[in-house]
Amino acid sequence: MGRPPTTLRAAGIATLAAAALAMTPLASTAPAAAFVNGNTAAECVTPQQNSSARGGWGPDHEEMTAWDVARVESQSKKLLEQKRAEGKYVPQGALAAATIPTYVHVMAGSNGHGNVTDAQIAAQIDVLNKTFGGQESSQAANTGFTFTLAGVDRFFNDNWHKDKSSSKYRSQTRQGGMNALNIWLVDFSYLGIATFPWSGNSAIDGVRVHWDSLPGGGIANYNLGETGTHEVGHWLGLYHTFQGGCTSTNDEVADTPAQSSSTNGCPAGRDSCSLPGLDPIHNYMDYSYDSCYNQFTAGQSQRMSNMWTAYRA
Ligand SMILES: [Ca+2]
Ligand SMILES: [Ca+2]
Ligand SMILES: [Zn+2]
Repeated sequence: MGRPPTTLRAAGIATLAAAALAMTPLASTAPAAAFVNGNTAAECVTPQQNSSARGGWGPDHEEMTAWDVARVESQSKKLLEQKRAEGKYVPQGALAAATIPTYVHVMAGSNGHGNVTDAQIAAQIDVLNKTFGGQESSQAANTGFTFTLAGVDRFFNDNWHKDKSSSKYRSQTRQGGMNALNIWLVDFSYLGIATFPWSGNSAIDGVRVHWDSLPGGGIANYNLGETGTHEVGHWLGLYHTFQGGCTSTNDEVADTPAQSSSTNGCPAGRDSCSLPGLDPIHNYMDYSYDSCYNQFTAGQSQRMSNMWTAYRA
């Protein structure tokens, strides 16, 4: 948390570093690492304008060491087997195909700053459906997940708007069970921050997204609503594509080529690891511009389906 961008970048290169997290827009506050039941909870933070995080928006994540990842993977595998034994069986190779009730909490300032319109919220939901539906590229996988707007509420509180007392405001406003997606729209120094499925604290489960990253928002290069897609990818159990750096396991997904560090912009042909494949710069779990993003892979879809079954179904 709070480490300078250079350190973060270095951490990204280190073999297992990575971290979980989300996209952060501006820059200073790094998310607190949460450890629940001994597991790295992980909030994914996606930074805004700065250097190493997405678009330079501040440090993107807490680190997850190889050990942390190994624990999460082992626990998740056991839970999935247990769920299957209970009859919550998703055949191998099939996807969960869940419809996710989505609650949007507009945390505006007392003067109305950040009070996004219903049309923008509808457009954000459309982006989630389009991106998780694999509609942005012929290479993209249809993850099987769809999102329906289940409710919108609006608060005009300067502290909450600035993401202060976030555990309190999240627990006071969160709706639904672990299968429900809660999106809090705030004004902070990140593009977004997400909790992982294994985070273990259902009271604050969900994603925080910078209000101005919604479709039509004001954050240049990050205003097509795909910060939301990235954060929800974490919420469904995906790591960054640069998790683990140039290692064979890297992000625990077989069909995303390894990359040594996060991508900025949309550098065609980037190849930061000698391992096979070009860097997955178009993947929603990298840090590229929204306009560069166009896909989840089949492997990521399977991982999200498994994580859904293990933790959220
Ligand atoms: Ca991979
Ligand atoms: Ca390569
Ligand atoms: Zn992230």
